[in-house]
Amino acid sequence: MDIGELEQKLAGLEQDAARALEAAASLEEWRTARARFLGKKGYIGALMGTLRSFEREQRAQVGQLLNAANRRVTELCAEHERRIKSSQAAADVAGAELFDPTLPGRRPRLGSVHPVTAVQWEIEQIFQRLGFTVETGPEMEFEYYNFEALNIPAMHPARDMQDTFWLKSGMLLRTHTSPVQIRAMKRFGAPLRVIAPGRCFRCETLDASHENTFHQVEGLMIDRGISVSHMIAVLHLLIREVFGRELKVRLRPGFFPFVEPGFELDMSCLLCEGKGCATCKRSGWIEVLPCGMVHPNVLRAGGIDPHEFTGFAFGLGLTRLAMMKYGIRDIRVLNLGDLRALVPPSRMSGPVIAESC
Ligand code: FA5
Repeated sequence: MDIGELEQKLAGLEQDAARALEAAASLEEWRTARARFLGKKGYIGALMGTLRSFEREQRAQVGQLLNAANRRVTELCAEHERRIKSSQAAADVAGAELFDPTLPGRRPRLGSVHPVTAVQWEIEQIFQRLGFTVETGPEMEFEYYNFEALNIPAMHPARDMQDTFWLKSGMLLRTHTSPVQIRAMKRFGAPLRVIAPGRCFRCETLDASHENTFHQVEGLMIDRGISVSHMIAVLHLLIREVFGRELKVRLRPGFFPFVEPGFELDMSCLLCEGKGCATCKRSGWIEVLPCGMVHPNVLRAGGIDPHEFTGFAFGLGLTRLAMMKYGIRDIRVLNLGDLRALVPPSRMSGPVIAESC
């Protein structure tokens, strides 16, 4: 091969290299094309091997020709590597979601809670500040805890006050949260301060203020020297905190076999400020809280000595309280699962659940 032939070969090689690199769409294809021309066993390498076959005085010129061709093909390779990498980056950007860490985070949307839950949380907070603990009891209850231990023996007419759902097993769905009184006394003894929010069940005819499934909050405070005045102070504070202002309260006698004396606590009507309206039946008072001093028989059933300890208990109608607080006129709305009945966070004074969107 003479120098002229070599020049022609190198020119052809450069053209082939340009076409092959042009055709490479991926880095993989680019690497293969590059190896064909520049690799150890590539075309240019093979021509380098022919240097010794040239006359000594021609070798410097041949070397320059080979080096120049090598440099140009190397530059071509680099140019196409940049082209392939930048088009791949563009495809990645178009296909994938960009993550920009400088963007502000998405605000979690605030969820709404059921009005009963909202008031329950508020009441729990109020009582926890007063040193009460929050207890729970089973909804499926033994007759003993729901009635007998609460001084309501079998055949007692007071059993008819609460129409009961009986289960085939002989157990029942608790008609009130008062069974938790006995469970808490047996578990913790005296002195004792507990509240027990929970669901109750009664076989009732439904109307605007009666449900067969509703919530109560039981309260129980036992210590030495507890009197009716302690009870009034605690319940007065409860009402003031829940409604956020001073409301008048009054006690009327009320009969419940598990308290003696027993009371109904009324609060002044919110709607007419105690002047008398249709809601309070022109009396100016609304009945909210049955309560009383724990009956000695109940203390005994809970394992507490009534000669040493006294206490008060109450059974707040939580569902009805929620109705009053949020202006819900029909109790049945609350068990329908209707999202419109939920309390938006802006109207709640308790903690708020954050729900991410
Ligand atoms: C009781 O259940 C007693 N265990 C309360 C108690 C506890 C008294 C401790 C003394 C000491 P009563 O049946 O009145 O009492 O129910 C209490 C409250 O539950 C009522 O004032 C009312 O607000 C609510 N309530 C009762 N029945 C229903 C019902 N069917 N639907 C909605 N709320 C009801």
